[in-house]
Amino acid sequence: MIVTGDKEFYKGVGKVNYEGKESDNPLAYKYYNPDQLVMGKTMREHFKFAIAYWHSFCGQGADPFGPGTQKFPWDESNDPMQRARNKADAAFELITKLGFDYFCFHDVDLVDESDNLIETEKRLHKIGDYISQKKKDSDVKVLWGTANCFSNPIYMNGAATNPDFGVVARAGAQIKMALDLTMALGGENYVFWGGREGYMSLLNTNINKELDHMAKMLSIARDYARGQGFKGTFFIEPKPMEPMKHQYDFDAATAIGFLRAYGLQKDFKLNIEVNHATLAQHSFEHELAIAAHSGMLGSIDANRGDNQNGWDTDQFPINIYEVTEAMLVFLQSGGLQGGGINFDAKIRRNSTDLDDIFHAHIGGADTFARAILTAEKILTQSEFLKLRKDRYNSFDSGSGKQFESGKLTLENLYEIASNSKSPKKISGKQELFENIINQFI
Ligand code: XUL
Ligand code: CO
Repeated sequence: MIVTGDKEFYKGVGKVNYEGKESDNPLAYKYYNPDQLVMGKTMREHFKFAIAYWHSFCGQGADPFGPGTQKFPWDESNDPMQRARNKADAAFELITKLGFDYFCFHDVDLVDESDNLIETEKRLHKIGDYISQKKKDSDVKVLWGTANCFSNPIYMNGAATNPDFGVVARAGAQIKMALDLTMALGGENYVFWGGREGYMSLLNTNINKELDHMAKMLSIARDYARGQGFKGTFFIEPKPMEPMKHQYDFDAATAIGFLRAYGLQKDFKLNIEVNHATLAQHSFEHELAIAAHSGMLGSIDANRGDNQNGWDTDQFPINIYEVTEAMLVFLQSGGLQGGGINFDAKIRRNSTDLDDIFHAHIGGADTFARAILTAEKILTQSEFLKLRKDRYNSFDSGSGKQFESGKLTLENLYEIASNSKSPKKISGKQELFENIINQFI
């Protein structure tokens, strides 16, 4: 069911339906068929697609060289509450026309921040009530909420890791308000992206204190939300740099180590973002695999970077090969724990038509759908799993098996190796593996 406000913003675009790959309709899904089963679950259940409130309704295309190029019709009113309600109307219209189920938000995406914290809280309550009503009129849900503790200039030296306790307390207040709002909207999860938690220069930075403070903030935020009955998962979203030169949640492995060191591993999992993975010089599937290895693959922020530069360009995903490799990891690890696929992506600065946001999300959803269908075939119809399993068959019996079960000492390995011929070369067959992916795309 399409939900609009008093005014329809995306005139000329109706409900986007699955029409199959032969369709010429640019406003139809070619591969994303929400009800189609893939390895026992529908695509809708696998993906839980979400739109990102900030990119779709707040970011107007400003870059360091010039102001925004979009003029959103929901921003026309001079009254911040009216603007916020119009924005919510536009959001629900986009989500329901796309046939998605979820959105993700930062506190100040929903309504403009005021100079005064308590006035901001009042505004958040008001827009929370308005959105709750819209949720009742539709099936739209909140995948996760978060606090924007990085845009306001008071956070220039960080939020939880700020050297000034006054700013740390302010961040805590904002996180409490964002948690309250997320819970009031029935949010299924809550995200902590590092924002400005990191450093510009080590010379003026006490890493030990800052990491302890960050862990303390996460612990008390967890305790508060649990105390209020929040059952969802908290996600850390790793990113290696930008805005800071070095971000503390550098990549999945770093974040997992941090969570374990501070005893937070039970309540927290990871939200893996494609362009953050590539900024960390990893691939998307590497980050998924590392998170899954620790049982912490919680959610995905879907987008893509640009191979020719080193920024967080947050483009919509279109790379079938990259996403197929990711979907192989996704399916083998049993999907996401609590989260979904949030399009943390923005249309380009010169995409200025109101329907461009539809083309962007259709392309993203179709990329994930085509990739999961390809991954399913690779896992069920090709030699892929067998080829990989066979690479390790020396551990299936004999000394290899004893080694795996912890029965061999280093001296035993010495005995075995000194009494054996030198091991023969066994090919890794990388090109064959790569061709299997191409064959099934
Ligand atoms: C920034 C980023 C954020 C988080 C939420 O790179 O990805 O939008 O997803 O704060
Ligand atoms: Co993100």
